[in-house]
Amino acid sequence: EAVMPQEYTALKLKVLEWAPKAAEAVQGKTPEGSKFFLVPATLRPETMYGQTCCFVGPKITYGVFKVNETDYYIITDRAARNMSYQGVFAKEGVIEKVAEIAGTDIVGTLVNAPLSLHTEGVRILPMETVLSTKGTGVVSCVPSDSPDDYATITDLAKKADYYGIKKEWAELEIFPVIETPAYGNLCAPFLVKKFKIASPKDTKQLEEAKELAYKEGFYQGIMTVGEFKGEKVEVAKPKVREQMLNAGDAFAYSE
Ligand code: A2H
Repeated sequence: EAVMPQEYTALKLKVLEWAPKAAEAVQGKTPEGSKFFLVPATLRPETMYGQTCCFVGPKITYGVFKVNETDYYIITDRAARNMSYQGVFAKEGVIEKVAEIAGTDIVGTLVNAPLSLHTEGVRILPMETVLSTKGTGVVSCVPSDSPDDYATITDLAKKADYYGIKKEWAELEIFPVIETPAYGNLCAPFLVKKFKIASPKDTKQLEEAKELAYKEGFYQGIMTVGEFKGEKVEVAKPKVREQMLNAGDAFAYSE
């Protein structure tokens, strides 16, 4: 566990269409017309234009937590407890869990991902390496800039039947978000190929790729999309975050 608090951006991905078993799990547990959100925690808010899916841990159990009269968040119990002390819910320290859903049952759910260039929505997909002890247990997938995410969707597309998903859910177009001098405008695919990373299990090379992608993207990167197109990533990052917070599409979460 890190000593310094980590300041995440928690993004609200609205459920457009539940996977069948998830629909069953929430059926009758909330008032008619309730809105549900998967809530990934990210350290790279400026990359959210590039979301092509969102990951849950297939073996993790998630709670459905009441936020207010209409809204519910799908996150881990641990994250809900932390959020209850950060002004996210109605009463300080009070958590209202209305249902539980197995991660594997959420897979296939269609959500709207704020800022994503895929405005038709993206799917919830499984990622074995999601930790239940970090963030919200939900991870947004940005394969253009995250080597972990790129390695995972490549693997999912290759073994779609094994994972019980539709191949096309893992094959949404990867749009460039950040231009870098060293690795071009799709730095994660570039580094995954350069280091010959064959699967999400190549953790050592992925660690190195992640480090390089982060440094190059953050310190040398220029935004190629969105309202801050042409600006340095360092400058655009807090602006994109602020924009999502102000729009009500995200909130601050720290741990
Ligand atoms: B990042 P740190 Cl484009 N389990 O968001 C595993 N990974 C998790 C997680 C969990 N429970 N919760 C969050 N994360 C991921 C974007 C991104 C991220 C990009 C590039 C790098 C990157 C899109 N995925 O992270 O250990 C989330 O992925 C590189 C570390 O708290 C989150 O930011 O430092 C990051 O890890 C938080 O990791």
